[in-house]
Amino acid sequence: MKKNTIHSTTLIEIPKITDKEGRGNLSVIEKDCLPFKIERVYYLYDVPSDAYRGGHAHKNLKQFLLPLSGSFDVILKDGENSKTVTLNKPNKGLLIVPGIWRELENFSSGAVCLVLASNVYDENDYIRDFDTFVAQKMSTP
Ligand code: T46
Repeated sequence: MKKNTIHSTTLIEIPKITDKEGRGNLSVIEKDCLPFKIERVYYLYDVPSDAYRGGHAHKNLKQFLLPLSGSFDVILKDGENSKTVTLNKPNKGLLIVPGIWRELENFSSGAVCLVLASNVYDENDYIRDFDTFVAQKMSTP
């Protein structure tokens, strides 16, 4: 289990190109914008406001969460500390490094969470039990 703490999870602002003729904004993720090569893209949508997603940690996966529309909260835990990050700008996303527990909740109506991931889906990369997660964090030298 990676020793990373919640302080290693960072907000990344995606450059925004505002159209001079009032046609809105365009943001692009390319080159070294993210600290990993994107191997998978998925998105969460139609999430009821009283539902929550996540509730697990990853052993090796890096992910970047972007609120393409609306807003939601991400609760991050490293076994010692926790913090809540509200994502509500489509050009400001959250990089979650391996070894961090995450829970997503408080989705606004119409919220869409785009996730860019460093690897393909692998259930073996998940730790879905919180007590197991904490025990593994504590036993990491
Ligand atoms: C995470 C948060 C933000 C797939 O078949 N392929 C995939 O790429 C993914 C992500 C999921 N699935 C299947 C596995 C489950 O049968 O879709 C179902 C729902 O997955 P899960 O319960 O893990 O969904 P969330 O929203 O709780 O968590 C997901 C990601 O799994 C997780 O990595 O960080 O979104």
